[in-house]
Amino acid sequence: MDKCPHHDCFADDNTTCTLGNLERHLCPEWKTIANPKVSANAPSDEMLLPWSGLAMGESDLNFVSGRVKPITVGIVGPESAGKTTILGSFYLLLGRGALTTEEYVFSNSYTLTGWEAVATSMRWKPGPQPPRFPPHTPSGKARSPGMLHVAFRRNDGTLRDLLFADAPGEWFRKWAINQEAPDAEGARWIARHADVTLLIADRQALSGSKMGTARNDFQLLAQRAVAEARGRPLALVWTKGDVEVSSAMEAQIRRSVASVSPPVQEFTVSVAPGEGVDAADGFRRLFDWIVTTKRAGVKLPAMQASGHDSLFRFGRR
Ligand SMILES: Nc1nc2c(ncn2[C@@H]2O[C@H](COP(=O)(O)OP(=O)(O)OP(=O)(O)O)[C@@H](O)[C@H]2O)c(=O)[nH]1
Ligand SMILES: [Mg+2]
Repeated sequence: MDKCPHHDCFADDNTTCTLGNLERHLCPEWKTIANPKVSANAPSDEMLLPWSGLAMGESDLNFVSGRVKPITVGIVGPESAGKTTILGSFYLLLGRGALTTEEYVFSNSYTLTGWEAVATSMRWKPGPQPPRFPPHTPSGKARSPGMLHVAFRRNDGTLRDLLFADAPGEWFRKWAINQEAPDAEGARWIARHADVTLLIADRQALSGSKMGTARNDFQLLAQRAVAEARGRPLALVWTKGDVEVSSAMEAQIRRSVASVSPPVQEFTVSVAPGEGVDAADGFRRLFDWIVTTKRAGVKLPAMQASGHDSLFRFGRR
């Protein structure tokens, strides 16, 4: 048996369990498997933290959203489109104080180990090895995306929590073709929960030898993402901005999101600096838009007659 009986625990030999135990054999729930006579609720004087620092899964979210509902940012795009590179770049810029202004100051993160896992290969380190891109995001057996958390304190002292959902491009490809695809659960999760969606257009794929296929795939994915966003903020993000794309192709890509109202914001990011352009600028502009985006409020219909309580007008469902 290699599955913990705790309903929220998906830990394996290498991951911290949902109760915060770094090693599985120390977990009281796990001990009940080895020795059924041991009670899982036996008192212990060890103090455990409810987070491990790793990327969060769906069942960890109650812990973050207990304070205030975080803004979930879904990064939707095909395989190798540069989705994880965006997150790694945000983290590296944040680390050297180059991402935010004084209006938003870094406050905390429950997933620093998860951020490190994404960004570590992108760092310059002493030695002959130049920085590398982050590894491909594995799809594995996970049913929901890995979530990276970061919180900022605003000028007025309030906090803004952000959760970035990074999923493998394979999920989105399957979801674009068939919304109900059994192995696209993670893509459906993002579509359902994202308060802000970044729709990724990969300039390298859109100018390469398979650009026709890349364009068709993008159009299919854009159609699905726009329909699912249902008025929630959506931005078109061109990745690999250092790669040239024909203006006809750019126009076709823009047309895929032309039906969105208000018109979608467009951003271009690249890890390579352009002529006289700092590579960080694109990431900064994108981050600024994300952090200042507001969740759409609930609109209650206007009351025609005063004195009628909403309960009696709308009933209870
Ligand atoms: N030229 C250029 N290439 C880039 C840039 N960003 C990413 N790439 C390339 O794109 C590849 C994929 O980047 P990732 O960030 O892993 O892409 P992803 O969308 O997370 O991919 P999956 O996890 O497989 O879905 C990298 O290995 C790089 O080769 C960029 O700014 N410029
Ligand atoms: Mg990735």
